Parts: sequence; structure tokens; C-alpha cells
Amino acid sequence: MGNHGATKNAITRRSFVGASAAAIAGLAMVGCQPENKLEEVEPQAEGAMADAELDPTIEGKWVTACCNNNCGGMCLNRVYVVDGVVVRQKTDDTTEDSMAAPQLRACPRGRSKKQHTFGADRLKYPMKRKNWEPHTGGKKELRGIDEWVRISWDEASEIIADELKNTIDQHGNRAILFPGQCKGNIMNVINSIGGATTSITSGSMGTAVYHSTVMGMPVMGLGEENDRTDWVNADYIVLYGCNQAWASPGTYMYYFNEAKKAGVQFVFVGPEYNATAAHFNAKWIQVRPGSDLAFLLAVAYQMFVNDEQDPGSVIDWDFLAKYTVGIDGDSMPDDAKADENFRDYVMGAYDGQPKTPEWASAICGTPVEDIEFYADMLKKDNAVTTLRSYAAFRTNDSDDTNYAWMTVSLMGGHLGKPGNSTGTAYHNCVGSCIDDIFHPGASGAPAAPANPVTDVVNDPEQWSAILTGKFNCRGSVLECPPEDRREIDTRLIVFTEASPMNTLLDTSSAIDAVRKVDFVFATARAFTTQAQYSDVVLPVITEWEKVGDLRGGSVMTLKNREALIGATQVCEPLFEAKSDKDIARGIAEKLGLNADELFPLSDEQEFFNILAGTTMKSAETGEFVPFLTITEDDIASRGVEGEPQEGVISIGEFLEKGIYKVERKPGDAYTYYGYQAFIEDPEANPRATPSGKFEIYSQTKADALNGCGYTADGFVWKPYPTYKAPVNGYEASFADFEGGVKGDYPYQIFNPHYLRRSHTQFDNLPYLRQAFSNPVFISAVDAAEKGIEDGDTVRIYNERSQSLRPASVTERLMPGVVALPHGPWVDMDKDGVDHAGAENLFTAPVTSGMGVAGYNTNLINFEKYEGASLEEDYLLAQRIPAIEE
Ligand SMILES: Nc1nc2c(c(=O)[nH]1)N[C@H]1C(S)=C(S)[C@@H](COP(=O)(O)OP(=O)(O)OC[C@H]3O[C@@H](n4cnc5c(=O)[nH]c(N)nc54)[C@H](O)[C@@H]3O)O[C@H]1N2
Ligand SMILES: Nc1nc2c(c(=O)[nH]1)N[C@H]1C(S)=C(S)[C@@H](COP(=O)(O)OP(=O)(O)OC[C@H]3O[C@@H](n4cnc5c(=O)[nH]c(N)nc54)[C@H](O)[C@@H]3O)O[C@H]1N2
Ligand code: SF4
Ligand SMILES: [Mo]
Repeated sequence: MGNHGATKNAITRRSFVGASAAAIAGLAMVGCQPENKLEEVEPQAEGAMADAELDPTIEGKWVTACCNNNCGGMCLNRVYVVDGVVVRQKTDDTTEDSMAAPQLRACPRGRSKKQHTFGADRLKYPMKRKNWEPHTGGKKELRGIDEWVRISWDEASEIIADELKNTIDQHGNRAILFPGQCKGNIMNVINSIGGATTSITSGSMGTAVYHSTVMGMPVMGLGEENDRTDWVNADYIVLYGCNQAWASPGTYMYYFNEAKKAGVQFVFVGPEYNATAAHFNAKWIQVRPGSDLAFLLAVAYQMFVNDEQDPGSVIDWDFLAKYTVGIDGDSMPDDAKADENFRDYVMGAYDGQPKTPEWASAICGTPVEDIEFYADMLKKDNAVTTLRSYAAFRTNDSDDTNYAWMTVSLMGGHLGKPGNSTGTAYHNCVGSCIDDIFHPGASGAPAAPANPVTDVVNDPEQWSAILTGKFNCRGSVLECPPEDRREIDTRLIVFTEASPMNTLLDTSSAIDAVRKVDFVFATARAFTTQAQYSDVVLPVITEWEKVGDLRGGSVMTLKNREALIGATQVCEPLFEAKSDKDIARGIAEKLGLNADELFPLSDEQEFFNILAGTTMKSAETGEFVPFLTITEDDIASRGVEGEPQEGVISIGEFLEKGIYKVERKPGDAYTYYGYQAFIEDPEANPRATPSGKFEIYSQTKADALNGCGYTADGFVWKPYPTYKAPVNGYEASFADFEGGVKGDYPYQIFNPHYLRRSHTQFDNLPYLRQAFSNPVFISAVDAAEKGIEDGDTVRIYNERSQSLRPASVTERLMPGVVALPHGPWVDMDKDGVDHAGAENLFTAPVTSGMGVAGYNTNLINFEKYEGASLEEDYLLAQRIPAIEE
């Protein structure tokens, strides 16, 4: 934004809102709806904005603005606020960049967040669908294409309460559904009136979410990598299907850079030579989507063969004997039911098929010499750090991939010592998933009342449960009870705090399912897919309008181990937007509930409780001590209740700075090695398995998988990692695999998490649309075969859907593999062709093993589109519904 011709006018809040909105509306070129006609503003306002920080006559201040988008970045965003409006933004300049305390610099999404709060497409007030009618939904087929009518909060809450009551009276609480990852305060309210059907997802971690503990890995499969200050000590760092440069920002890249400077060789395993692999000049081990198990079994085979040639030179037999069971017939666990073991299976003793590199290469596409390289790299005297995220595990039939991935590292003894670790480089850990330095406090809000409804739908069955009235009820994500088919008659859907129409499998069925039920409502900031297809839409505030937020410290709070970020309110709620809690309170009151009982604490009190309860691990004693110093005055000035306390830094200073960083030194008190306690004394610190060791043979795993009822064709899972051709994997792309005859949908598609968005969030922001287009990535070999050039519009299709996208033709993708980025908002035209590239239009609602949502290998075809070429997304009108007053 320029600073030309600035005049130092007094700036009113009204002119600021107008200025940012007008700048954004300028990008919304054609098809502007009436709502898009924003107030004219005086031309000098924009210049005046840029000057505000430097002009002493203008009162403004720097505020730490929350960036909390399930991207795991944990970056510092500072905004300069004048009269409730953000005029400048900066990132972490609180320390020099160093290994001791690297800067937590924001990514382009974080730096565009102004448009998330102040964008012209913010929803301003509650609205209902024009052709909606109570209890029946009226013309339900118009969901997604209807017009809208503005309503009051009172009417909106009244409608929702009435629809809830009617659904419960007519069909019972089971007929209410929270799909996908939908959650939040509204659940507290609905649970108090008898509850609702909920969902369960394998989400981010795919098959690694299930029973990782069975193998001896930590719960939820997070894995225990070494403290990232140790990465410089590795000979090799393997990026196993991860892309930190796009999908796990924060400080990963900084520490990887340090490792690279120290001479570490990077290796990347996956179907696409992505931005991270390219940046570190990694050796690319090509593996087709969903075919990692074949690759890893062949690596194990080659390690056994290499070790036989020079016994003990490759496999760390002492390590295996001390810390594992089941590698071969000499080390079987006591609970083994089968007289079979991993080594004999890999060598072909049971099926006559040795799992040779040649065998694997025909499936996974990895050149034989690269499988040999990988096996050689894993030999015991190399220091190997294998870091994964979960792309390879968000695929059908990857249940055993999880075990094979751990097994090959165990064979080389690569964990629990400097330079050697096997764990996770996952977005919300920023390279340090264990051994917290901070523990954020609790808000003090009462837990949600228990949900009396026991129906839990597994995500892949979400839409078919509604459409067919049948589903397989499952327990928690960590268990898989025997098959439990149930009938269900879903009548009311609640969409809040997730985007399941876009992010669950099979978006076409999502549209059909949503059009079937009697009532749908959504909370939203902008006109998201869920809002578009609902009957009533409730505008909800963004993070910047919340009282405050504390980020970091602990694994599940979007972590950066060494830093805590304390965000404060940037502006009051805009227009008529309300917080989730106030929305829930309004509905509770209409239901005749006592809202004060459900939500007794103010937002200010809850934020204060979190801050006051936060503790920090003392470097001297290892004890957790209070983090903040709080005085009587602090408590009084905030209008909250609490007790004074002594801590490391005052609450005022912490929130003023917005960040606290712990400086690190190699070998300091916060240094750790994954699985350290177990490695030092396995008897005293057993793994959570029947044998207390890592289980390469796990009877519990086999019994769980076989008890689940999700695997088709009577396949019997073995206790050790065993090959199974995945549903919709490479083999399935052939009509006749042995004969080499391709099928109707011969390409494998996967969905990289994309720079432009955090899932679906921010896909509407003009800055980001302009900075990053949203293509479909196609390999140069496939593009040449189909006569497609870079930028051509391509039609992607399978039996479920079709979609248009511009092609980005690349040498960095394996032939036969197509990458369609995750998260755009579906945009159907009247002929049922999507113009956004909504990736879940192409994902099949099938599952396997423990019931994973199989995102990363699905089958499609594509062709050059002969109709009109697509325009760049940033040239499209913003989605702003026409609303009748
Ligand atoms: N095909 C395919 N599908 C995938 C994946 C894939 O790789 N491929 N990845 C999967 C993964 S790993 C994940 S984690 C899921 C993510 O799936 P979702 O959680 O469904 O995705 P988001 O887009 O983050 O949805 C969050 C929504 O909640 C809103 N929101 C955020 N904060 C608040 C709040 O405080 N209050 C309210 N009321 N709303 C809020 C946001 O604006 C956004 O609309 O997607 C999964 N889907
Ligand atoms: N910008 C941005 N960042 C995000 C998110 C976002 O939506 N946008 N989402 C966040 C969330 S919730 C999550 S779960 C993470 C996801 O983080 P990741 O799982 O790391 O992200 P992906 O892009 O799905 O996959 C990373 C790489 O895995 C490779 N890959 C894909 N399929 C396979 C396979 O079958 N085998 C192997 N070996 N490799 C494969 C691809 O080369 C891809 O580049 O990202 C987080 N960070
Ligand atoms: S990576 Fe995530 S937390 Fe960091 S600036 Fe980007 S959006 Fe914000
Ligand atoms: Mo995720």
C-alpha cells in the first residue's frame, strides 16, 4: 500500500472500515451483489492509514493478533490498531534470528489476516434462506442456490430452538447430527437437552491415529523425535511424506537449514518433489501415493539380505533383542497366537513371494537402486533421523504402513540417541512433540454436559448414513468395536467450527445429504460452503475480535515448545457478529435453559484463568512453576476474580510484548531424546504394550484390525506388517494389473495441504488469491500425452464428479499421479461442474482397516477442457450473498 499524498486527517473508525472494505471490494470485479456496494470513502484515507503509526497526533497501538488456524505455525503477528482498525501489520522482530531463539515469522496467510476480519465479504448479520419453511425445510432442493433474508438474532435463536425441539419431539435426539469435526459451545446446549449424534475422524493422522500404542509408539501416533536442536547431529534426515515449507511453517525450516549447513543429507520419500525437498536438495525417493507399505517391506528385505552378507553390519540385533519383540522366530511375544514372524514373511516363507525391491518397484514405482539406497542408509552405524507427517497414512489400507515405517527404523536401532530418531515433524509440534516447557492453564469453564446419545458415525460414512439411513456405529477413535450396524434418520445438521462439506470424503454426496434433511444451520465468518447450503446462518466473530488467546507450550495447543504467544483483542466484534458462546447462550435461553449455569464465566475471566494457571518448567529443578506474576491491581483492573501470584514475568509485560521465548543452548536442561527413558531402562519404563517393548509382532493390533468390520473381501490382518493392495491404490487404477491394462480412472490423485489456505480457511482472501493461484498439478509426462500445456484449463473427473482447474505442468510429480490442493470451497455450476477444484468431490467414501478416511489415493481421469478457459480466481467476484432487508 502506497504512502503517496497522505494527509493527516483525523481518522474515524467509519472511514477506516470503509477504506479497507473499498480496497477489497475493488478486487471483486464482476457480478457484485447489492451488499457489495460499500460506502464511498475520501481518497486520502488510504494514505492516512499508512502514516498512522508515525503520526503522534493519531492514537494507535501495536497489538499481538491471534494466528490460530490449525496450521501449527505458532507465528507472531503484530498489528497496529487505530480506533479499532488495523492499519499495519508486522511479524516477529522481538529477537535476532538464532538457534537460541529463532524468530517466529508469519507466513503469507498470517500476513493477510486483515482481510479475514475486515474483508468486504464478512457476514454481517443473521440470515435465513428465502424459501425455507419451518419443520419441513420448505424447498430443500434450493439449498445452496437460494436467496437470503436478513433476520434478527432473536428470530435466529428462536428458529433454531424451535427446530431442535421439533426434531427431538418427532424423531428423537439421534436425528440431530454434528458432522465431521463440528464441535463447540452449541454442543453444550444440545447435550443438555438430550444430545446428538456425533462423528469420529482419523483426520490428520490417518491410520497412525489407531493403536500406535500397540506397537509401542505414543498415543495418537505422534511419535517421539529428538529435540530439534539435535537435528544437526544426524547423517541423514528423512522427510517421510512431509512438506514443511507449505504445511508446517513455524521454525521447522530454520532448524532444517541449520542441519543442512552442518552437512546433513536430506532424503525425501513421496510422490512429488515438493518445495521442502527442493529447498534442501533432498534425494528424492519416489513412491506412489498409498504404496509406502510395498516400499518399506522391500527396504526391510534388503536390510536382511545386506546383513546376511556381513552379519551384524546392518541390523542392530542387540537393540532389537533388548527393545523389541517379533522380528524373527527367536523373539516372539508371549501372547502370540500364530507361529509366524516378520522376517520369514518378508523373505517369502508364507506366500512364496520374497518382498524384493523388484517386487515392490512394480507397485510403488520406486527405482530398485533407490530402495537399495534407503536400506543401506538405514544401516546401524549411520545416524538417521526419520521424520514423518501423516500424508502417507491418510490413505486406505495404510494401517500396516504405520508399523512397517517404525519397524525399519528399529532394525537399524535409530532412536533414543543423538542424531538418531524416529518420530514426527508434524504441523502442531514444530519439531518438538514431547516434554513440554509450558503448560497452559485451564479456563475454568465447566466441561460440556455428557452426550446421552451413543451413536457415533465414522467420517467416511458421514453422508451415506444420512442418504441410506444405515451406518456402522463405532467407539472412540482409539478403539474399534465389533461391527455394530445401526439405522439412523438424520433430520437436523449443525455446522460449526469445521467445514465437513468440503473436508470430508465425497462432497457430491454431502450436497445430496444436506438437501435431504429438514433443517441445517451454520456459524460462519464469510459465505462458506456450509453457510451457502444452510437454512439459517449465524455470523461469528474472528479470532481478532475475541478477548484474547494463549498459544503454544503444550502438544495439542498448536505448539512451539519454547514460546508462548499471548494474543489480545484487536477490535470489538464487527457488525452483528457474536462469539460462539453468546450464540450458544441465545439458543439456550430460547430453549428455556439457564444460560448462566451452562456458561458461568465471562470471556475475560476464562482468559485470565488460562493465563494465571499457566506454568513453566524450571530449568533448575525441572518442576513446573507459575509463569505469570499477577498483582491485586492486575486483578482489579481486569474486573476478574483471582489470587495474586509470583511468576517469571508480569502479566502486563507478557501481554504487551505478546510473546515469551525460552533461549536454548545445545545440551541445556531442555534437551531430550525421543524414548530416552525406555532406552536407558526398559524394565523401569516399559512401553504400553503387552510385552512392554516395541512390538514388531503385535497380536493386539491384528485382533483389533480383524475385529473392526471395515476391511472388505475377507482379508485377514496378520500381527506383523503384511502387504495388502490398497482400496483405490495403484493396482486399482488398472482394469487388469497383471496384464498392464489401465482402467477408466487410471490416475492416482492426492491433496497437498496448500499455501494459499489453512484447509478451507482464507481461500476467500483476495491477497492470497492474487499471490497463489489454485491449479491442478500434472506431471509433464502425462500432460504431454494428453496435449496439455501449462495454464490450459483441465477437466478432472471420476464416477462421482467433475471439476475445472488450470493445469500446472511439472517435472516434480511422478507420472500417473495428479495433485489437487486441499481446501477450496466447492463451486457448482448449474450443470453440476465444479469450478473451484474442491478435492473431496473425487475422494471415495470407502474405508478399510480401522476405518481411516482415505484421502491420499483416489482414482480419476482428466482431459484438456474444450469450453471457455477459467479465469484466475482473484478476478472472480467475492462470495457475498444478496440479502433482503
Ligand atoms: N481430500 C482431503 N480432505 C482432507 C484432508 C486432505 O489432506 N485431503 N485433510 C484433512 C485434515 S488433515 C483435516 S485437519 C481436516 C480439516 O477439516 P476442517 O476442520 O473441517 O477444516 P477447516 O477448513 O479448518 O474448518 C474450520 C472451519 O471452522 C471455522 N472456524 C474456525 N475457528 C472458529 C471459531 O472459533 N468459531 C467458529 N464458529 N468457527 C470457526 C473456519 O472459519 C472454518 O470454516 O480436513 C481433512 N480433509
Ligand atoms: N498451508 C497449510 N498448512 C497446513 C494445513 C493447511 O491446510 N494449509 N493443514 C495443517 C494440517 S491440519 C495438517 S494435518 C498438516 C498436513 O501436513 P502434511 O501431511 O505434511 O501435508 P500434505 O501436503 O498432505 O503432505 C505432505 C507431502 O506428503 C507427500 N505425500 C502425499 N501422499 C503420500 C503418500 O501416500 N506417501 C508418501 N510417502 N508421501 C505422500 C506429498 O509429497 C506431500 O507434499 O498440514 C498443516 N499445515
Ligand atoms: S503459519 Fe499459520 S500461524 Fe503462522 S502466520 Fe501462517 S497462518 Fe499464522
Ligand atoms: Mo489435519
